[in-house]
Amino acid sequence: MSKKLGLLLATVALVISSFFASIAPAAAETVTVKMGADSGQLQFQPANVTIKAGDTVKWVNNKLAPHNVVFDSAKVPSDVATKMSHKSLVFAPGESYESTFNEPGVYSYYCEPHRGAGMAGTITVE
Ligand SMILES: [Cu+2]
Repeated sequence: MSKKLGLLLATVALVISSFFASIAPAAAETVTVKMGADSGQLQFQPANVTIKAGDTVKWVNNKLAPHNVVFDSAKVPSDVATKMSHKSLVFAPGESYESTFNEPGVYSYYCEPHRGAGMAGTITVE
């Protein structure tokens, strides 16, 4: 009888722990970065963002299009740069890209058309 009870308790504990494990990813957040500052400057806003592993960054076209998001292959591994970059340009306000960051690190990126104007940013993943 007590063996059965022990098994039951173990099962309940497993069910509860798997429940918490399964809801953990739902706690991941999405951070929005505007492409083109509200003030009309060629900037990502905010330019520097700190997130946690598993979080997603959503870049939304705001002003002064076209923009894109290209990870700097000189600063992040080239396969990461290729995989995470969004090279197609956005033109219409509200167009967006999303990337989920699972590996901690500092990810530097820039906007190709406006790189010379200093339109660049970093995503720090903790
Ligand atoms: Cu741009």
